[in-house]
Amino acid sequence: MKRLLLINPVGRKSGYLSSRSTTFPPLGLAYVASLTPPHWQIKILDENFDDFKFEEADLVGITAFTSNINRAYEIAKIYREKKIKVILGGIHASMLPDEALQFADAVVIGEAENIWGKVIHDFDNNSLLQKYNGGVVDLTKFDIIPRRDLLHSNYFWRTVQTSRGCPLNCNFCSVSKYLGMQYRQRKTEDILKELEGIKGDYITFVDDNLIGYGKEAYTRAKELFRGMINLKLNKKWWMQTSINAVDDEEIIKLAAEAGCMFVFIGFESITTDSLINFRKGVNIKVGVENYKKVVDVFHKYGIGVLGAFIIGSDHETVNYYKKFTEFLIKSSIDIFQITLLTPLPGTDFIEQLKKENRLLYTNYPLDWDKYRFSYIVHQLNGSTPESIYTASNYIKKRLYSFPAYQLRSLKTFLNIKKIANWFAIYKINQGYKKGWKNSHYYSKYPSDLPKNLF
Ligand code: B12
Ligand code: SF4
Repeated sequence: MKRLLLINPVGRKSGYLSSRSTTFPPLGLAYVASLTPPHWQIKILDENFDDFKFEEADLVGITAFTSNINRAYEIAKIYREKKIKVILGGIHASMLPDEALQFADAVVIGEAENIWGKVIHDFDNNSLLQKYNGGVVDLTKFDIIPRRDLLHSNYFWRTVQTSRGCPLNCNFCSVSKYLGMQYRQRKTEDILKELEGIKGDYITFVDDNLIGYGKEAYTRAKELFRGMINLKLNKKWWMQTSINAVDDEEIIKLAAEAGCMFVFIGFESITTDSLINFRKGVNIKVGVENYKKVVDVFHKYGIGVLGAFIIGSDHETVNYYKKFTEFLIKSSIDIFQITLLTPLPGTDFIEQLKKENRLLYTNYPLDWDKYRFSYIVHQLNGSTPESIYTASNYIKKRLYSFPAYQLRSLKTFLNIKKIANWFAIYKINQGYKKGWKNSHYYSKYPSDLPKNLF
């Protein structure tokens, strides 16, 4: 039998990867494994848990985001020096296939389902091409169950994907460029079949938006949640969605009954100007003044809210950060993800910065290490990277110190009144706090905002 070694490179364990509650399995590799013909023996080497040790293989496949692409290139080099062919896939290689090809024998661009069979066929026939474009997959004809048996058993969360693509195309995000602007959904019966087969009680839906946009998507979400309830799956889970989800409260009610513990929502900013720059139309439509109402709807059904916000937009001031921190503390949001605006490859944002000659780190691929949402990698109008690190420390110190941290936890309990959900939220909060304390700026920059900083 031929041996396929699939690798999840990790490199630096910072941010999310600092804690088990915020570390997730490489689902893409489990899909690639399930697409591989039976005459292959497959292993997933996952640096989240296992130290890298060279293992013999006939073919190596590596996945990577931008933040871990250099580790992927390092590992690729080790195998290629031993004349073992390496194929790179995933978001970074899809956005920059020519760069990836300098470190690999072939690159799979986009989704693997329609193309991996050909890649394997070509490898078997010694006729591997350099680029394979997977295009977008029709998810209604998609009943592939990823090989979770090959994923490391230490993960707390099992992950499931039910849709791909996003119509919103925010300027800082690569999802619409990567997976298209059409919101494609798998059939409910396929998803339920997959869920029934999952061992483990805790599930993360890795969809960018499990509920989706518009009537058809809302109907599917209700069907899915009703199916989970009827099958008595008893899973505890969380999802990403957007603030339009509360348009139809029945969805939220059903999600709660189906086991939803908390939702991840990209609120992004509390200023309309930044939302306009981000092209986050759905948030502008609902309005910053209504964020709290959105949170309240989830709380009404016992679901917590993880609010994602971005700092580092042009023209943010000391006063802005103070106002922002006050807003967060009063918002009733249960968990915060506050990241630093980062231009990702393939996005309109990076293209704009290139045109304006504002990128500070362009020694690629090495500098991709800094494109991980905890560094400022572009020239800011109105402030400096150091000011943003200080601002981030300022905000997080207030969110994670006495009394705000403890009061938030108490408020969460009073708002959602479900002990299991509260406990999951508590653990995730601990994970984020640890991620901040492990960040490169935590001990290097102050956490107080001097009046004249910017
Ligand atoms: C779930 C998720 C997370 C989870 C889990 C990540 C994980 N380890 O899987 C968490 C919350 C931890 C996370 C963290 C981050 N994420 Co994230 N995340 C996602 C999300 C929503 C889904 C990823 C997923 O599981 N997809 C499901 C699988 C099945 O799809 P897939 O991996 O794309 O794989 C398919 C193909 O790409 C291909 N494929 C993949 N690998 C390979 C390899 C080979 C050899 C082959 C042939 C094919 C192949 O086959 C698969 C089937 O078609 C994506 C958005 C998206 N829709 O892709 C963002 C996304 C990947 N994340 C992103 C970012 C920026 C981050 C962070 C840096 C953010 C931060 N604030 O810190 C961190 C990085 C942490 C880290 N180093 O791991 C960006 C990445 C952009 C980039 N250029 O790197 C994305 C695209 C979202 C965005 N806003 O643009 N993320
Ligand atoms: S940030 Fe969310 S809403 Fe915006 S394009 Fe990305 S996935 Fe879609």
